[in-house]
Amino acid sequence: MALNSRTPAGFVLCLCLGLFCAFSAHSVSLDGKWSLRNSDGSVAGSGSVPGCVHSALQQLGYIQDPYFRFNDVAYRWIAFDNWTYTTTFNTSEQLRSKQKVVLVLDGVDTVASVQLNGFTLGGTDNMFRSYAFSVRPLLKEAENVLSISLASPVLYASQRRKAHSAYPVPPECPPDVQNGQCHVNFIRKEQSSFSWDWGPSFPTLGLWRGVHLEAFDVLQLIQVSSVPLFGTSSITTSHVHIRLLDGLVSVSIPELFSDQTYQSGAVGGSTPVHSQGPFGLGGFFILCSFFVHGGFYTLWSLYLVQVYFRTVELVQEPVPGSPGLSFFFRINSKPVFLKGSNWIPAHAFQDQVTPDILLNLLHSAADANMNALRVWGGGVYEQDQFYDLCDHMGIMVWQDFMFACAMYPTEADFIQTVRSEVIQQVQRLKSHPSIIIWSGNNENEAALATNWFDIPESHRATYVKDYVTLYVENIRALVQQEDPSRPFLVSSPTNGAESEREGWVASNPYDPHFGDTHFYSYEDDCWDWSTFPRTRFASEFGFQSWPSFSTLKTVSVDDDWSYDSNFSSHRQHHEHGNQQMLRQAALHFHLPNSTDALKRFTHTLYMTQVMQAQCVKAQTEFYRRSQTEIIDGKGRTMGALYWQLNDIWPAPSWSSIEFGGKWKMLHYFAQDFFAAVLPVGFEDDGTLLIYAVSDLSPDLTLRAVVRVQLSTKPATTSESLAVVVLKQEVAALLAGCGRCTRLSCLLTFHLEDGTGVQRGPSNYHFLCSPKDAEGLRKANITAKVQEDESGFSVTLRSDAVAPFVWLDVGNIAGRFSSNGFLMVSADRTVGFTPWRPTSVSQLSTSLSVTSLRDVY
Ligand code: BMA
Repeated sequence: MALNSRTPAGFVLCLCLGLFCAFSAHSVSLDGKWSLRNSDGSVAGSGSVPGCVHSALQQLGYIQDPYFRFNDVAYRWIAFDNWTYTTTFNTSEQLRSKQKVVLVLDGVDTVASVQLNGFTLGGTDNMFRSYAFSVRPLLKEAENVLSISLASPVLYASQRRKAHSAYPVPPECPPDVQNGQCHVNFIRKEQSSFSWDWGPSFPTLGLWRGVHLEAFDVLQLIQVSSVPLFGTSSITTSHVHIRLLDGLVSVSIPELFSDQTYQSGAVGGSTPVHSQGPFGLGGFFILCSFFVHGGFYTLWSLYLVQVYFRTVELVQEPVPGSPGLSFFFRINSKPVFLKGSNWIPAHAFQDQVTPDILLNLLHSAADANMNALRVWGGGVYEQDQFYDLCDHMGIMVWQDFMFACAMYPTEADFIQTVRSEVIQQVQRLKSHPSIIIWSGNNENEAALATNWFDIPESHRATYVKDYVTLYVENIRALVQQEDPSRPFLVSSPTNGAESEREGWVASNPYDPHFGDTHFYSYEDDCWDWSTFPRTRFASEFGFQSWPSFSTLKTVSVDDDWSYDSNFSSHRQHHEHGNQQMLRQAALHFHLPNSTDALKRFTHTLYMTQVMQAQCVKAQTEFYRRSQTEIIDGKGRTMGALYWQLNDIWPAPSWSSIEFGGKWKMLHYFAQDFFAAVLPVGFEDDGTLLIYAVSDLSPDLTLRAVVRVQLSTKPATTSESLAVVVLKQEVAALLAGCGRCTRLSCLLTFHLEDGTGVQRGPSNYHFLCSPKDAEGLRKANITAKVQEDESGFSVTLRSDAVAPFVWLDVGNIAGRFSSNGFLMVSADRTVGFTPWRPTSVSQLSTSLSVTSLRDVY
């Protein structure tokens, strides 16, 4: 599916096949099985490249599943040791006859010394960049020995911290509850690998990307990439960047009648070549041919470049009736409300993130009507396939640079390696139209502004200076030079232009009048929309829940299956997280009280998912309905990216998808609350309001149909994209329908267009907390699984109204067409799409149906 097909009308095609060509006469992969040993040789065997030590040790049988029970702590020793990967290879005559041979390491995690045939080629210190070493004179025909010795990342980080004696660079360590390691900000590696508030501490070591030799005579074509550059007029140009080491290059793009010749830099340097052409709107293929002269050599190569067209602007301008500045994305001249969530690494061991896992997660995002994901700055720059899929599925990407929740050092070597990282990553990724913004870091402006680390006032200037040096003078400057086609934001959350005006660190980066906000409140009642900030753009907000029992079962034993077990506490990396979930749930629900311990545990898992789904629904609906309003000078919210889409391991977290891909209740809810057309109902001081929210071209005339049953006057969404379609006092509404009271009735509603056709999903509004509801009785729900040409279906029959009806088929992978729903009619049929072959009998045996009254 192309990007335009999921986004609002007018979002013009933007497609690109990123081309990152390693052009050479000869390329030899050294991937495969290497030998691996620890520092004293007591642990040895083979390990895959790409891969990491933890994965190799598990495959070799030295360790069990690292995610099992307390193994994150048990296997700490791995990251305190040094490890050496070695391979032996032969080279062909053809390879050795070339004038240059380069050893390319696409990704080393992280600090390593690289040796070939006993000769040290150099070192590495950054997981996020590739390294190339010239090796031609060292190569033999047979028995070449390549060794890569990796230093303990934990000890390296600690040494770097010690060497930085002038002043601390906080935080020193993560909170104890995370069982993590210290000083991760001193090493350029996945920041969450030393632990996070949703993730384990597995400081990985390895060759996490490929290794190969590249041989050539005169030139090496490193990369072809393309970004569209748009002038002030409607004429557009696209730049094709070709980097080569030597010679003349002639670039011809026949479709553009463009034919130009450029002189490249000297060997060792590289030159970007710009080819410009007046492109019209629309997507089409361009054939580029490179004709290169160098000495006696002439090389031809043909590339098929798919060039895309889309503009992106981050609009920060005065808003009538509101102090501050707007903050929204204008894509192809249309304001677009970003709906989505935040992406974290899909596995602690990146070599285990398979194409299937990526595909499944991104499909899940798109199927929940998300149009955007933020690749959060404490993880990794994702693999190419991630961005390819986003390009094709219509998912816009907010791309952070990998700095999070910390101060960072600014020594020359640190800055230098970050500069290489930034250049390489921007060059690799900039051809992807899905990326709509670069952002310098996660929460580091906020950390400085609101003094998370208790930095004395007298030292503050030093940290602000370091902040500006790293993110503004280096990263921002490089990004703007490499990719002028996209906006760059220094941090998230930030006040954007206002932060810049205040010297890049605003006094309050959470100011709802500017930029984006992150907002978490676990103690406030999440059903009370007045507690949410009426922000311009909500880039993070969320609530935790536990994954399902079938997911936890794979990493635990019977002893662990209670909410206050050591295991349940150990998995919870967010201080007081387990208690917070129950407190929030108890505001509106009776907590599970079964005398059967296992039931009480599984019901509690269910309850946390109900709470999370309902909380994030309330908050997201608030943001979506706030997109056109200014109230008390605040509003025009143009984005809702909840925290967080996916999980790194089976544990409680803010995610809507469990490790393994199973949808939590929240993800089913997201399908509805991110629907293109959505009715949102809420109360304001005793008055019920129903808004019609629409992402579609603004010409819908909609009325709300409310049960108990009321048909409203139609309203048109042509002036704004969130309009009030009903406003009525709840008391009057109840009076109009006989015996209804707040305690005995609830409201369901949907939108209909002029022809009486329902638009968007149905929605509901509770007039009281379910724990206070009268007449809500245990529903007896029967379920029948069937199979037909379109797949499996489950037909439910209930003898009572049942909130939060939850279908679970244990470890049978797949998903339902909807789940966690309010059952107000006696019958309902939902589909089930399995991800692996299954049968009616397997599904029937595994199926459990839980609804709210089952748990107390
Ligand atoms: C935000 C994120 C993450 C964190 C999440 C939940 O601050 O940026 O650092 O995991 O909150 O606490």
